[in-house]
Amino acid sequence: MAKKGQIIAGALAPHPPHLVYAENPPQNEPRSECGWETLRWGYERLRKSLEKKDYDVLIIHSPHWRTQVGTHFLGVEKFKGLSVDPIFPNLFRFSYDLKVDVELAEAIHDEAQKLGMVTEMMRNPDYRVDYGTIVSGHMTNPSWDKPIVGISSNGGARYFNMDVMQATMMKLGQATKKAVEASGKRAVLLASNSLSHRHFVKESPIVEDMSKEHINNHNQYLWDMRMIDLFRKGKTQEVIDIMSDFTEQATAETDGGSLSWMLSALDLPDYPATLHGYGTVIGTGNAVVEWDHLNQGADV
Ligand code: 2X7
Ligand code: FE2
Repeated sequence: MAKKGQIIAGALAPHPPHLVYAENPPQNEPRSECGWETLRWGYERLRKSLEKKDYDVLIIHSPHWRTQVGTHFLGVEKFKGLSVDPIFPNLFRFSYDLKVDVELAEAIHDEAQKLGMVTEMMRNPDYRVDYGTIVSGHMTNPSWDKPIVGISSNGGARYFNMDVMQATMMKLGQATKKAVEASGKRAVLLASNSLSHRHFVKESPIVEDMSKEHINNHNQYLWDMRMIDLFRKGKTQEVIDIMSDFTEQATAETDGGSLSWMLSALDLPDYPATLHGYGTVIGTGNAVVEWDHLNQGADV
């Protein structure tokens, strides 16, 4: 009998391009002096934790690949190109060269269709992969030695409403779980989003000047702390219950459904998550958080 696949971990893996800029990897053209260390050290802890667990594939759901009709999946084995952040071209000009697990992407696509979702495989070999997928992928696995599955977020929150879109992403989570289990593979899921997302409209002259970095406003901070507290207490049903209010009141980047998708695929964990780091990037709230699904949080 074929081996049963498993989601071994899920992570909230935010994608401010500033984090890659501050790391100075050879793929990124601009150079920095430092910056956003609490988050970068958080990613370092996430990487160390995942290294011990051994996995085959990273599945990334990105708010910056926004499709208006349905959910799309990267459907070409290799993508190579230059990703330039449209808002921060001064920080992020990244040459990417990545592999896709097309077989698993197709399996999730098919499971989602069976649940009545509108889905599409993206077969354009010249497609420019979005920076949300790239930053979360790079910060989690800078060697890029594992394939990814890239999943788009859907604009249904604007077209229908927030609750409809979040409920659809819960369905997608269940489809993802089913497909991973049938695949025999060990997968790590990345919800590529910031928490509160109201940001400054002016950049400081030295972008990595950390004396200028702080949360945009107190309301945003209170919301971030509330969400992190629920993650750490294993109260993810409550996270889902307040997801739409959080998203609207904290202008949160959960508006793409990435976090709901991931928590649903993990069957709404009631074990504590590990907070690897929290920090702000141009005023937005970002947390690197791991759900150790393999051990159900036993190490926390
Ligand atoms: O995409 C982003 C983000 N989510 C947060 C902060 C800064 C820049 O880009
Ligand atoms: Fe973003």
